[in-house]
Amino acid sequence: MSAKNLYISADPLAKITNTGVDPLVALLGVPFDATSTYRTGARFGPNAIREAFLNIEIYSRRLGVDLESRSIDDLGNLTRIGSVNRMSQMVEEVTREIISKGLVPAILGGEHSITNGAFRAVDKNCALVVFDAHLDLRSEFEGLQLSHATFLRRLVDDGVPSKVIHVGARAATKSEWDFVAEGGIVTIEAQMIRHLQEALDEFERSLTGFEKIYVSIDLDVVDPGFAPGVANPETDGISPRDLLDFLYILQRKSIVGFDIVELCPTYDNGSTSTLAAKLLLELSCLIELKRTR
Ligand SMILES: [Mn+2]
Repeated sequence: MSAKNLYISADPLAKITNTGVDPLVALLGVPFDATSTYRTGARFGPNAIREAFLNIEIYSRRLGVDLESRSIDDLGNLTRIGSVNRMSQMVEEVTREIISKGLVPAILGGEHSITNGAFRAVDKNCALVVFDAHLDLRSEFEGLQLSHATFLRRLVDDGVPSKVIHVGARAATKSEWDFVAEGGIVTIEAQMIRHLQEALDEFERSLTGFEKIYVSIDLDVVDPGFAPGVANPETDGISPRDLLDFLYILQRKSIVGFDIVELCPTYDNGSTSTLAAKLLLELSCLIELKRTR
């Protein structure tokens, strides 16, 4: 073996290789934040999540799954591009290719507009579960039809998701709340999560009839006291523990893809990136649990 193979790592790729073990997920970084309207820098998110992931314990005590003995592929980062529409198309194409190879896409943002591309590539009988402080249901924002603030409206208007379950909302315009009130989207608002068990029961009920789930986590769903490093911090949020409890409900489901978005490392103290890494760990372990059942 050469010295290069022995001593040089492809940092910060978060690849885990165990011979003969098929990868659980394929990581794809999308360093895109061109439509960010408040705090920019989510383009530095993917590598910050990888750095954190490489520095936390990757045995899930709660799920009893050890990622040390599993494999994770890391495709690297999407090419830098300024156009949000082109970025979305590229993410859709790459996500489709990942799925066609029998792998589960694990997408690291970057801003939330990424989900518009990623979700269009997954099975249509799949429920979209979004964790976010914001509804992202504006029909346009600051002159853009597709942006971090409108991605969910684009998907809903195009009739892409069979079902949307939105968790953790506490910040949106009146017209976005009115849009929700018209029906079609299940919301479990942040204030409902103060009664955690009731909210978890409601979440579980809302998933009835859907076996396949795509999970999109905007890190700003968590209170900025726990997760300050996000592009649009919003007070009165849920805790990391609440968020993890929601994810563990998905143990009986098949997670066909997920994304973790809106990490803004410039404003972080390490809490947000390690939270993102923990979410990457637990979601990967949930996929392994389902696979081995
Ligand atoms: Mn948000």
